Order: sequence, then C-alpha cells, then structure tokens
Amino acid sequence: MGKALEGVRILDFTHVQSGPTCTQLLAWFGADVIKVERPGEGDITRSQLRDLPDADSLYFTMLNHNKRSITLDTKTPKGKEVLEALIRTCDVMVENFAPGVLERMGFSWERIQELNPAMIVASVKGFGPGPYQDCKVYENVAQCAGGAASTTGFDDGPPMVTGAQIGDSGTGLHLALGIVTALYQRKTTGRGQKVLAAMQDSVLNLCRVKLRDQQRLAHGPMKEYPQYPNGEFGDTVPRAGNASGGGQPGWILKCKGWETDPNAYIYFIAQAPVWKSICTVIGREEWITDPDYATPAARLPRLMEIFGTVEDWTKTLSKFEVMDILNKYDIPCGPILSMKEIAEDQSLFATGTLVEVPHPTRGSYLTVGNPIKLSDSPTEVTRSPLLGEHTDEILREVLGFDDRDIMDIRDSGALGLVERMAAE
Ligand code: CAO
Repeated sequence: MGKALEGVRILDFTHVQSGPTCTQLLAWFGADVIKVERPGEGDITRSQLRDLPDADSLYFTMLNHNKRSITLDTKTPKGKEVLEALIRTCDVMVENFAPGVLERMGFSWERIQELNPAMIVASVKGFGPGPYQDCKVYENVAQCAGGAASTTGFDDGPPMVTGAQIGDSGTGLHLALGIVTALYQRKTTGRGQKVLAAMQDSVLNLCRVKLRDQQRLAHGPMKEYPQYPNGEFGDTVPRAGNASGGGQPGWILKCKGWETDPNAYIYFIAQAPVWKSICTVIGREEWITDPDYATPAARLPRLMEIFGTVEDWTKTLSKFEVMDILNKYDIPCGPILSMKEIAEDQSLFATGTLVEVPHPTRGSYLTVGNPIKLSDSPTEVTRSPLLGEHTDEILREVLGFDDRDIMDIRDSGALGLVERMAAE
C-alpha cells in the first residue's frame, strides 16, 4: 500500500531532539527524509548518553527511524554546492539550528527561495521574535518559559519540569503539522513558505488550560484547585499538585505495595455521574444521600477527606485490581505505569506503538513506533541510518552526480576525512 507522504522529499537539517522528532513523523508517513550531518561526528546525539561503546546511542536511534543519512561539510565550497543541489530537489527543509546559523552558512530564506521558490523552510527555534529570539534553548528552558514549570508540582514545593518532552517532541509535533499544512497550501499557490514553531509557543499551547485559569482567578478562587477552600490564591495560577485541572476532581492514591514500589499508585477521578457507584465500591453508601457529600458542590471542601477514604480502600488492592473493579462501574481511573511495565505491555506491541527494531551495530532495541495511525498509510518502523550510510546513493540517485563528480566532491573534503579515506 502507498504511503500518505510518498513523493515528498525532506532535506532534514535537524539535530538533537525537537527537529528529528518532526522529520521522523514525516518519514513514518512516507516522506523521503535525507538527514544531512556533519562529517565525523554527525548529529551530536549519536554519541550522547551512549549505553554501548561503539554503537549509535538509543537517544539517536529512537529519534531518527526511516531516514537516510548523508555526511556533508556545508561550510566548504563543494559542500555548499551539494546542499544547493539538495535544496533544488527537495520539497521541504527542516532545521533547528541556533538562530542565525543558517544565514551564517550562506542559506538565508532569500537565497533558498532563489534556488527553489517552492521550498518550504520549517524551523524550530527556542523563542519567536522578541527579546529572547537569539537564545539557544533546550527542553527544560522551554518548559520553564512556556508556563509548564510554574504550574507543575505542589504548592509548597519549587516549580517542576515534567518527564514528557513537551518542549522538544511537543514542538516537533507542532512543526510537522505546520509542514503538511504548508504542503497543502502549496498545491494552490505553487509557492513555498516559512514555517516556525517556537518551543516556548508550543509549550504554552499545551498549557492552554493554565492561561484559562489565569483569567478565571480574577473572578474568585478556583474551586477545583487543592488550595480551595483553606489555602491561599495569589495573583497567578498556583501549582495544583495532582489535581485534575478539568471539571472533575481527581488525585493520585496509594495502592497495595506503595511502601516499597514507587509506582503502586492509581489516578482516581471522583466523577459526579458515578458518585453512587464510588460510594458503593468503597463501602460508604451513606454518602450517597448525606447532604455533606451528595452533590459536587458539597464535596468540594471535603475532597481531600474523600480521597483519603477512597485511599483506605485502594491501599488494600494492587493498582491493577483497583483498575479492574472501578472500570466495571465506569469510574474513571488510571494506574501509574512504570516504564518497565509499559515496555512489557503486549497490547502496545500489537498496535505498533512499541516496536523491536534490528540494528547492525547495537542489535535489536525497543522503541516507540508511530503514535498516529492512518488506516490507509500504515507505518513500518525501520532503523535509523548509520552516519553517512547513504551518502553515495543520495549523490548518485537523488542528485544525479556521476562517478567523476562524486570523486571531485570526495576529494574536496566536503564529505569528510573518514569518508574520503574509506573510499581510497
Ligand atoms: N557542516 C558544517 N557545519 C555544520 C553542519 C554541517 N553539516 N551542521 C551544523 N554545522 C554547524 C553550524 O553551521 C553551526 O556553526 P556556527 O555556529 O559556526 O554558525 C554549528 O554547527 C552549531 O550549530 P548550533 O549552534 O545550532 O549547535 P549548538 O550545539 O551550539 O546548539 C541548540 C544546540 C539545540 C542549543 C541550538 O541548535 C538551538 O538553540 N536550536 C534551536 C532550538 C532547538 O531546537 N532546541 C532543542 C534542541 S533538542 O533539546
């Protein structure tokens, strides 16, 4: 079966995490993604957090599936020529260099447009235009600047970053949507355009409900926050601990084994329509009619006491037993799954969300497959490329260079010393 983005060619000038997650998604949907890497080292993540001495790190392999790799020193004259040829043949350039890098290399938007007016140039930057536009940015900087850290954690503790990579992978997702949208618009305009996803903006977009709450603050205390009714609200959105953030109160409760297992917990939601069932399950039927507990409004000031009582019950069972029982009554809840438990979940393998991928130098490894499933464009996850693995193939088949051209390019040093020596 064909793939959704078949025929789209991406010049992947990305590195580290944010850009590579974007181009990996496009590759999974069928685009031909050509990753341009600096000779010798390549994407810095190839050697970061290495678990095996001479193999590409899991950091790299898990972010660069289904791509081809060409090494190119784009600061040399021949390297620039090859990059120009790639710009002429590709539909999209994706980059996440520090601000100004592409211009210093000689590839401003105007120059790229001269070479290929239909090219879409998609960039991740830390910040959009403004006081911080020139800053280099990594994941946690974006989490802090986008409002995630100030609204995560407990009220009596410091701001906290989250393990989910909302700054990097979250921005990659936003950028991917911008790219396919620009490709769609190009069908009618015939022109390329710039696509920018700033990490701060992407994190803020994911923190949308917190900006909602900032405005609600002006109209009285926010009753679903744990600060209500006994705590204090200041002039900004406080950290809400494990409160649900939606209209239905929730909290994380201990389950059997919590004393030794850091993940023996369940997220429990006291959803109003199933209040009767909740009371029945935990053996507090009197709460069904007791005016202090019978309505959501009456329960609000007693939420922590209610969660404490529910926890007395959840502590007698494993999180999976709690899950089984509550689900029978349609009471929303979710076990706190460890990465170990997730990595062993056969149902995730069955859907392709978890995949084992063979690799020539590191052996088989586990990765997250495409989380977005298209019924007419199924994803086959293939391993990340070795550094420069497809250099010759791309020069010859994509760019049409002949043996002599390739020899010239190689001799110029544009492909790097290693590649030149290997060819001799
Ligand atoms: N050939 C020759 N030179 C190359 C090259 C190639 N194939 N590929 C990259 N380079 C050069 C660049 O030209 C640049 O050189 P100059 O500084 O002399 O112009 C240099 O490599 C470094 O680029 P960089 O500044 O982007 O890299 P860095 O490691 O210093 O910074 C990062 C990394 C991520 C902080 C920065 O790229 C950035 O802020 N990117 C935008 C935001 C982003 O994506 N952050 C998320 C990263 S994932 O956590």
